[in-house]
Amino acid sequence: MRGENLPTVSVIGLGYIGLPTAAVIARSGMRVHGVDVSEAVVDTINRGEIHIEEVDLDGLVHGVVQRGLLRAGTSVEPADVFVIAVPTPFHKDGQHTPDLSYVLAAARDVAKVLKPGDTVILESTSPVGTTEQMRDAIAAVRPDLNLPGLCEGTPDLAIAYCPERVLPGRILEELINNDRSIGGITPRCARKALAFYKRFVRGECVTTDARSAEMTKLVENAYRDVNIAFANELSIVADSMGLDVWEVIRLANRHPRVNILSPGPGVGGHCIAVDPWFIVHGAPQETPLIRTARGVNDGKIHHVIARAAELIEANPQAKVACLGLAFKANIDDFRESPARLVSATLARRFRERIHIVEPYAAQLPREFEGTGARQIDIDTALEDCGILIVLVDHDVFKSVPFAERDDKLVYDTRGIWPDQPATPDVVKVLKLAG
Ligand code: SAJ
Repeated sequence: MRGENLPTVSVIGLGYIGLPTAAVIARSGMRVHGVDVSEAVVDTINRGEIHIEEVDLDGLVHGVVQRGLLRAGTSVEPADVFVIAVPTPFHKDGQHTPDLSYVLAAARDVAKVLKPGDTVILESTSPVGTTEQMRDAIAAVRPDLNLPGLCEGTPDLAIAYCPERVLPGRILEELINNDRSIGGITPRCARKALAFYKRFVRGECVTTDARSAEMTKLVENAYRDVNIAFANELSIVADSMGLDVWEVIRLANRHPRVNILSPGPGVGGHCIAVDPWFIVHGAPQETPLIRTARGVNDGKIHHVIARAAELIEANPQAKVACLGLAFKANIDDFRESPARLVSATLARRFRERIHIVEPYAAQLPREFEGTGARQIDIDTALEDCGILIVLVDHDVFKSVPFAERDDKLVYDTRGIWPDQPATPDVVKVLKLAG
């Protein structure tokens, strides 16, 4: 029978990465036991339902749970392959110190059920050296096992680092089709992990050592952060010179070797604004550029708040619509979102004048309570509000034709309406008029 030779898999951490990963592995025919600390999450999954939003994930989870290929629990059970996908946040010390406690706790839990021949893979975005620390945590619990890099001869386990690089909103597609870096503590470990990923990944799987794979993941997100910072800095420069940054970028990008990214209200999400700090923390003296890029992108949020406030103050009669709360377009993820921070700050300051349009939110987040700000739909905003502040480039906002906003004062931080008069001009005109 086909199923007999397939490894059994345990996925530790059933969040935005772990759950889709568990479901995709299960769909390939392997039996998967998912583990999460939250009983509510475990119960939801065992009912064939999901606790996060991601395109097509509900149908996939429902299917693999019904077929008995995926089940969830709160404690680790024996398996052949363990995939750890738990959070790696910062310590609350204000220094951006990585907190590896979730990874190390998961490793210790896994260690209790390990047997010779098993494979342990870390997928969480992690500072360089974390996979070795995870190996050492396992060694402390299981001195009876020979571990890679710590023993002569053939080790009992394979231990590897294999970061995900999926984009929220496209996770299921990218989990399968993206290339993957697979870093083994030893080359043998990498080969063992490679054989596992080959079972469900169509993209190319490239082997390397664990430390290089860890750094690769951080570099990918730091690269994007630095490039977005360049665009955000340009937008502030253009603002000070009265230029339309979108026009300048459009023209510059006609050069065959120039590809400037898009400015916005800052960088959100849980990856790009976080991972660069893991590099900075590991090499504080060697990272002035990466550190500065973080500062530029965070600073952009405050620039947007100041410019929006200026526009609102200059027009005391106008109602204001903030368009979008999500951290990027067409998703319902509001965590670490610059748009949310900008809107909430404006709501605290301008209270009832502020209206929030977010088609992906059933209700406003808690920080809006007591501010007087209300949630309205886009049609009401276009009818009632004289000022529109575009914070997220949702498709539904992009599709609003000029005729419906030609009488509005617009601060378009995402450049979705190229036919709208540029923001600096609007503010200057207002100042002159005032
Ligand atoms: N952003 C801009 N301007 C741009 C592009 C993005 O302001 O030109 C902003 C977005 O609005 C958002 C933030 O940056 O606030 C991040 O969005 P994103 O789409 O660039 O990335 P994420 O955070 O959704 O996913 C990233 C991806 N990494 C890279 O593209 C290098 C993804 O492939 C990773 O798997 C993911 O981080 C992760 O989990 O690390």
